[in-house]
Amino acid sequence: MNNFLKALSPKNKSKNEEKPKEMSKALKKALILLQESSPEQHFLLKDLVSADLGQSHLLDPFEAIVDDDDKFSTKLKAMMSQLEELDGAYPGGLKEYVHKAKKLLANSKAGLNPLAGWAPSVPAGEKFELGTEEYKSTEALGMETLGKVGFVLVAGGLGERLGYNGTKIGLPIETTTNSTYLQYYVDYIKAVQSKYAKGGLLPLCIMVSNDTKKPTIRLLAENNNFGLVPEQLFIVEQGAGVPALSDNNAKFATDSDDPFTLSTKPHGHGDIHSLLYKEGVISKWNEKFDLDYMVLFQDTNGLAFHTLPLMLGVSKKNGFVMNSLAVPRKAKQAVGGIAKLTNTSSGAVRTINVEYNQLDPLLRSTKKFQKGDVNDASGFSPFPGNINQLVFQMEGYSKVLERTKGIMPDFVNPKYKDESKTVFKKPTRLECMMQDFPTVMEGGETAGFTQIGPELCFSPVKNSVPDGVNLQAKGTPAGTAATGEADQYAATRIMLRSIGCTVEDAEEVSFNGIKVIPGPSIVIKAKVACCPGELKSVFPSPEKIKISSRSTLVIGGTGVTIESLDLDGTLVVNKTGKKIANMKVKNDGWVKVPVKDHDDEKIRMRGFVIEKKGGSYIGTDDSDDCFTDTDCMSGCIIA
Ligand code: UGB
Repeated sequence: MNNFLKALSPKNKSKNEEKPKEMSKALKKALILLQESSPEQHFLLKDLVSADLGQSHLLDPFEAIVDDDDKFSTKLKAMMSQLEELDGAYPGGLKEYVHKAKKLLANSKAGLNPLAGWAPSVPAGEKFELGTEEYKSTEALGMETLGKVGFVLVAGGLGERLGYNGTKIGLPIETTTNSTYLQYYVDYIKAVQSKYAKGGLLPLCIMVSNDTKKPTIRLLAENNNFGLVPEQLFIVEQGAGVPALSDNNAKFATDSDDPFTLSTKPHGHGDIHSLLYKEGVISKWNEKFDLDYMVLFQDTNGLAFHTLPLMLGVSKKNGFVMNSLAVPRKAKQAVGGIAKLTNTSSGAVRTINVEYNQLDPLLRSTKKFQKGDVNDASGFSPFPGNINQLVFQMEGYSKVLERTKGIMPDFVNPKYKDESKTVFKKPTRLECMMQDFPTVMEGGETAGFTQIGPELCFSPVKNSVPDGVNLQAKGTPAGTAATGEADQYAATRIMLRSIGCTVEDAEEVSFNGIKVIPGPSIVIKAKVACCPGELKSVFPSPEKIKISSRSTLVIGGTGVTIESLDLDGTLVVNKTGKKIANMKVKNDGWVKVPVKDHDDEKIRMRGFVIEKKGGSYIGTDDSDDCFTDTDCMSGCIIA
């Protein structure tokens, strides 16, 4: 028996395989070649081309090169390596992927409701307003455990909607200090570590994808890991994604420019849980670090951490294994709503994000919520908006992970071209989401939410300028670089006002059509104050603080206290331990000048540059130099 026939003998046949009806010349040749060079790839291909998995079309383009031995084997090798990688990356391999895809695509075609059998009700959680006693006491409770938190950044997304070619975490969070998102996140971790971790280290895990791996590693290397030591830095990789699917039979799509290469798509941020398990991150964290909680956060939400202690306080008070940060949501607003779902047959209960397009029909199907998703007396939907910042209690999370390997349910969302739902507008794929974790939790493992206004906790940068302009026209947050930056300053102004400082607001302006309140621009580094509860120690007499609408204030020196300040212009205080009292500052300040076009993509996408016309500077970054920039001292009066 020759090798090829041996390969097809019953002993070597995989369970579900049926012999292809008519084996093409290319397929025969491929199987024989692989039998010699890589038995694993041989069996993988045999499985894939079986009637069960239905991927024999992948060999069609090889027909044209079947007589060119060199080209044939080079192309085959490349395609099989890709298939092998995809097979290894998906839990259960490509066989499982195709089986799941066929089932989910059939359900989608039949219009089945994925939430059938689940009854919705209002979820358990806590709603807060900044400055209230409830906020302060819950935040104080959370601060007790702030030194025992592990950080997980999901940064595998491409940023297609943003239209930016580099890594999103390398973008400036604001252009007053030009700190990048990654720098900002790491600075926060280091600040919390030095203030609360009692000499211990707090770990950061970054999830990257094939698209973001290289630039992320480069960004870290170029900046010496922003001061993190290697023991506390973990990188997990989503890898090549999953095959794109071109029809309801889950046929793998190939690249439009290269029929020998499979087209792949990201599998979604839900991969984070299985990677934390598979790569042993959580077991290492449990072994090497003293952690009570872990926070998962998105790549470009610069307000991510203001409310972290508040969330920790809520998790602690309620014993939540999972706690989702949520914002008030208007009924029917296009944001996933957090709901409590009870299974009508098993009685199982989940507090989970329900996508907005599913929430209203689900509610209408019940007696209790016949009117669907409507605002309650508060003027908002009782189902708060999920913003995908999740706090997990380590012990509970680890148990669920051990039990489930962190595998999230997949979903599919094909956009059909025709009414019979047989043709897709473009290839689709299976995806999973990190907020679906409650689907694998069991009774006693509770999930809840912490709600606070978005102005304090949520302003991601996800959209291009034209898309942002359209969104603003509809009254929806633009989610652009300009609004992301403006919201940074706005959140700090809100926090300062909440403790009693007088801070004006500038008039609204427009950068490339995006409307923002540009200032005053206030940046308080995390090492100075990392949450509203720490601001009082920086401004012990807030009634003596006045900041005008055109001002810029940067506080970067550890232990700075500002007793009294009347600021009308720019003041940068980077001197460690500097105490400021009776200071009146008036200078030409830093001005945001609109730009229509610019060579630098990062500037182009926000539509302005900062012109430093004048300013007063106390110390360069944490050094003892005082007033290093004498040119800018004019007009600065120190009483
Ligand atoms: N991400 C990955 O790391 N890997 C991936 O494969 C995909 C994404 P998107 P999405 O902010 O309003 C989420 O694409 O998925 C990272 C919530 O699901 O920006 O459209 C990526 O790098 C939704 O409920 O968001 O929607 C980024 O850091 C709502 O909260 C993060 O995952 C929505 O965000 C989010 O990825 C929102």
